[in-house]
Amino acid sequence: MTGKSPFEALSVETLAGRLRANGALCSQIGKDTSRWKVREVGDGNLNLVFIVEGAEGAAVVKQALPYVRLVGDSWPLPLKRSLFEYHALTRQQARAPGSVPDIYHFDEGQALIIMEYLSPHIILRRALIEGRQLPNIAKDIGLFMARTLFRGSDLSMATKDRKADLALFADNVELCDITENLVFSDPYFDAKMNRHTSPQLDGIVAELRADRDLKVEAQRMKHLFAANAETLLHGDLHSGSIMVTDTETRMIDPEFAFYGPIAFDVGMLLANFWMAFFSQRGHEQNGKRDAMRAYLLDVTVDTWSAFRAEFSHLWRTERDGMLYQKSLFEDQGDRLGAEQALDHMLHSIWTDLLGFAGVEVHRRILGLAHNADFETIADQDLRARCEAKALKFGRHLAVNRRQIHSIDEVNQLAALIERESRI
Ligand code: SR1
Ligand code: MG
Repeated sequence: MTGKSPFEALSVETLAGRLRANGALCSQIGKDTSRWKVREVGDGNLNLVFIVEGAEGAAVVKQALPYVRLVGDSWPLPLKRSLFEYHALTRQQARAPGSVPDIYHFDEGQALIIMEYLSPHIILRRALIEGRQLPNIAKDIGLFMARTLFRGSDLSMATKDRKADLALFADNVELCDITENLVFSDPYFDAKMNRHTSPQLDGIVAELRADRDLKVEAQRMKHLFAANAETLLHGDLHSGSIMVTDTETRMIDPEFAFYGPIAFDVGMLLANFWMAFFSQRGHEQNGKRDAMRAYLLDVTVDTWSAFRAEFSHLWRTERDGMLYQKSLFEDQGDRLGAEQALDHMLHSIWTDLLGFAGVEVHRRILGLAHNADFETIADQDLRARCEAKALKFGRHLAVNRRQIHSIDEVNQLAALIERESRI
């Protein structure tokens, strides 16, 4: 199979025949296709994902489909998202070495990436649903975000290179369009593909959709997302885009990558920890998840702290881009000026991440793309109680984000809502 053949989706049956001459794959897993075992394991919303095991090893073959897998071919989606994913992965590997899977091969025509098979890693969301406490995720993800978001921006890159990347990723129009609609707008009106736990949540959903302050704030976040091309984002950094063992953390699936606000990745990620927190009640037996709830709140504190510390470190040591240039501050003996500018920047990232977190919580409960944290709670009444608390929390973050000063304050709010909320 070459990049010049017309696109054709792989299947478990055809994969070995079509990739038998692929040198990169053969060198990872062995040439003898009679020993290849192929499984399709994609459980995301968009793509095919195969694990291919051979006599000498294993690899992942990921292929984009020309439509949204979750919905079907009535919703076409361009194959070029695979190109953006490939370029994002190579940049993330360079900026945060060891944080993403190794790439063995990319075929643009077949929208196909062959990459490292991460084993025994599992998806972070699944681990959190199972109640597993992973000791390293906060540090690993905090570092990943700080390194990729700082080093992909005008704080670090040569502006010519950054502008070239801005142009490259600006073509990821259709995936941005998904985020623009599914995250920032659809949850706040009766959009066609929305769904929620009904009838239990009908009342609270109607209230949120009539909430003028919330709608205005969600549109302000959308405006920021669309107009603040600050850095190369992962673009979809939720707990389903992270694979873990007890000691290792890898980020996957950056097909939504584009230039946007630093706070977007951080807010989306923290929102997923807070949703994991509110969903624990649906997964516990005999009150056994108290420690897990405490762990999840600690993870938010530690992630934000690791992000801040590393971002500040990079600010002081690698600020070689055209923004806040050293020639204006350190080179003039004005180290305090550089610290003042850093404080401003961290403060706006903080305020904005709360807004992004609030809308991310809402869209996972009110929109098209729900998450397994809540969806796997079989008892609908119990699920609705967990979701209602998260909705209330998300509304508070989005609307009051400028009045919230610390992550401890956010976590006290989460704990209060968890204890007191009733629907
Ligand atoms: C139609 S795609 C829905 C969602 O799946 C992806 O993982 C993104 O989160 C997107 O918003
Ligand atoms: Mg994904």
